Amino acid sequence: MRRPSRRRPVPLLVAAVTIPMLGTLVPQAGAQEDRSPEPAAQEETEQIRNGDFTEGTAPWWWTPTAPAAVVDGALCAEIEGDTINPWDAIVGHDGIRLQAGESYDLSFTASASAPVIVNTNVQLSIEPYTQELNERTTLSAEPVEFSYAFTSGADTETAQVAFQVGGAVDPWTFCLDDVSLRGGDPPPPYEPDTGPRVRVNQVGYLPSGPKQATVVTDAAEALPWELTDPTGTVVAEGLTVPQGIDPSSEQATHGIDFTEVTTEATGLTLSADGETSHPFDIDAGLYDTLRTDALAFFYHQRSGIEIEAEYVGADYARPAGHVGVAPNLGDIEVPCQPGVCDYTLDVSGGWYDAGDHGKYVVNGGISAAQVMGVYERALVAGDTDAVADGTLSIPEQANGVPDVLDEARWQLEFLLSMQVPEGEEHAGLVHHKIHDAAWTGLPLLPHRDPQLRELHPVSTAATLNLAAAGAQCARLFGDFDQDFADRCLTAAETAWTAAETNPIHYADPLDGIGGGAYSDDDVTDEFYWAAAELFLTTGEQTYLDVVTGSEHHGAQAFTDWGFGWAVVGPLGLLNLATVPSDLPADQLDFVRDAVVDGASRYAATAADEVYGLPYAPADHAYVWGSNSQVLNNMVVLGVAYDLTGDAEFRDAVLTGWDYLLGGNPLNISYVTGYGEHDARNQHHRFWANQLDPALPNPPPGSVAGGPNVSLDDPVAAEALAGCAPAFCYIDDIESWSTNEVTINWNAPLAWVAAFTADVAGDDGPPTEPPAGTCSVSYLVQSQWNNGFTAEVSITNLGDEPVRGWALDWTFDGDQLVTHSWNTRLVQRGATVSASDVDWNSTIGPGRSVTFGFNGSFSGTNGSPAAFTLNGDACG
Ligand code: 9MR
Repeated sequence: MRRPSRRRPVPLLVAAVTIPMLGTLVPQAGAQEDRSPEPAAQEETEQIRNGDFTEGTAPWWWTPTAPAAVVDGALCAEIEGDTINPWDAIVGHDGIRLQAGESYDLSFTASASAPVIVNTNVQLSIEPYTQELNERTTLSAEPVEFSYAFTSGADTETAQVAFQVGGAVDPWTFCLDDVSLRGGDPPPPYEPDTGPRVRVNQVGYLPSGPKQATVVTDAAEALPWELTDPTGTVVAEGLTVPQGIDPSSEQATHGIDFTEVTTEATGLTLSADGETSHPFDIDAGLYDTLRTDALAFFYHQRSGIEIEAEYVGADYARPAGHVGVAPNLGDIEVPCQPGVCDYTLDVSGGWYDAGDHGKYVVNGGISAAQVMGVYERALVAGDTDAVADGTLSIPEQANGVPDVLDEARWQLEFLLSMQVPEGEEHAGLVHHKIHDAAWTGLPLLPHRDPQLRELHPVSTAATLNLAAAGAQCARLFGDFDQDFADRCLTAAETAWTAAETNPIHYADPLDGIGGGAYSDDDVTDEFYWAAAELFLTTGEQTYLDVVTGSEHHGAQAFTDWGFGWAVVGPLGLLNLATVPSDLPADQLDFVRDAVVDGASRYAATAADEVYGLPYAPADHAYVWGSNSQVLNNMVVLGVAYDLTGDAEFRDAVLTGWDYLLGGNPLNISYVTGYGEHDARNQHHRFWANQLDPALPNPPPGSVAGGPNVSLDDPVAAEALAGCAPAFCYIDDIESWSTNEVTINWNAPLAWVAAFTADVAGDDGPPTEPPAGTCSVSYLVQSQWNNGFTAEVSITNLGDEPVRGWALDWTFDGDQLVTHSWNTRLVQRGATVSASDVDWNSTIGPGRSVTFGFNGSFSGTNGSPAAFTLNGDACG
């Protein structure tokens, strides 16, 4: 539609008054053009966001040759000298929507520290960079208002305002304020692209897993569905099941279940009600790449080290951030906020928490713990191959240490550095966070961040995060670097003692300028988690007493809300239930029952939810980072599956994946790079392709925060007002409250991806190995006068998992078992039967379980001649 041009009068008062007085140049404004006498047309659409820079610099961007910051209310860029072309230095604003034939007015106030002529362009932000406006603007020291009018020849959503300020020999300063571009129709109301009404896991399904899909339809009766392969052959068909109104989306849906299809295939589609789903696969290897991609995220987020193309590819390479190279002030000698302390700390390294450049101990501690948890789960299962050295593309990939531990150590070293040194007030407590003094805009690569970095006050929550993560570090790194393990334990114990004497030192909820507040006024769960980790590592009774006396000790810790950085009690329970320790048998049973109880409730939720996710807070009030709540509940389910081998728990993990990977009301995969229609504009200062096409989208394996009914950012508030819970998400880079990425969300993503990749081959009811498909190793590890310690490993050499095992043998002499571990062992005469305990009851194909015992003997102590597993010979 072509509308008559309505231009506001161009106020040239500044120019008219000041220029003659100062003898500076007369602006070359479009001012000379026809100026309509009409009154200001308020209804014309403003295309520029934050044109007066009251909200910082976002969404303005600049080339590295023009680093900018807000100075006295204007955006001022320091333009490098010795560039050749005008476009060698640019300050710009993307995301401009232009309509062909519409009239637009661009106005702004600008100045230059030295007289200079710049290009003022409104153009396509991508090739061929077609210019709709191209003016030569003469600048001087005095701020002058300019105004240009133009009619667009293009219809586009991706135009930009670009001030091309390069080409000068000498460096100079460009300042800009009150930028406005008015014209065109208001953008149409936001309508999510929900694609076909048949919703599937866009990545696919495991051959042995549940296969559920959802059709959005008002049809009252069951409808026929068809599963079709790429040649058009129908491989399965059936009838949908009407499900009524789904409260999470407020839509009517039908369900499809095609679990019966177990043959691997690619490019399948499901059709029903005249709609065809996105294509997907059935494949046991679907989670293999996500296992490493989700962990690679942490290397990308590293601070204090160059991210090298060799490991991430050219698009994601970037210089080291915050290492003290200008314009960074660096994290090497960071002062406290005024009045907080009078020392500086070297807190370089660590992971940036999210799309911002802050580093926070409370979401940093849980993230390090869950990344270490990927390793610890593998260690407990007795198979660390998938997490061994060389499994990740990181600089430490050949140092003899499992890569996932190398990655965790990058963060652990940072966490350790945040502890207040001995001799200082608050010694042993831990600074809550370190971040910029003011918020920076997007995009901004870490090494271009010019802000002052500051340490914020200590908190009990941060201190207990270090105690917990440090204790876990101590027990995992001992095999690789005893000094580091010792450092971790000392820091953890020091932190624990300091927290006990300062139990309610809470972070200020208002301390949110330049970084997140991450405040939490209930740290009883942090005490529980830290005590559990310290007990697991040291076996000390004092920690066990805190654990068993805590309100968080039991199934009640597994709430509908789930867990996350502010609620960490479940982390303690999960590790107490799985990590071998001196936990008394009755306590071990208690925590395992608690995990299984919690998981049973989450499995029931997953079965109830139309979209299969194991997360249903009251009223479906999905919170900020709801996808991580889903993932953490999937962690609980995964641990319960490890403990019991009960398929119900694995199934609920898999239907959780269905939701995350596209089988949801928005028909979007929340994991970048996975699925036909994936989230790719997550809020991030480097992966800011939506704002600057020269920058990448998030790398594959980055999970978006997800629906958040609180709509805590302006983009979400405007676009999503009135949304049904599962629709409260927008894939827009400025929607930080629905679409950010964080380390504490990707950590459970990594854990669950590793779990799923590991159990992807499990299926069906309990099985026994066919004869000849297992082996036993029986090793007398040590022997003294009349005693010995033996270690027994059973390896499943078959292709199918063994579910539930009993290994029998007969001693060759008078050996008597006095104490055993990781098994339930019964001896009658010389005959012994050792059977599984809940958590090691499944032996995957190619996997082993190991148990041990102490015994007494007289005479010789030979090894048993033969073993039977579940009644069949095993040797
Ligand atoms: O993940 C945090 C979420 O639980 C809080 O509700 C929210 C508001 O305090 O903050 C989130 O954390 C953000 C942090 O404050 C700043 N960096 C990005 C984090 C993720 O959005």
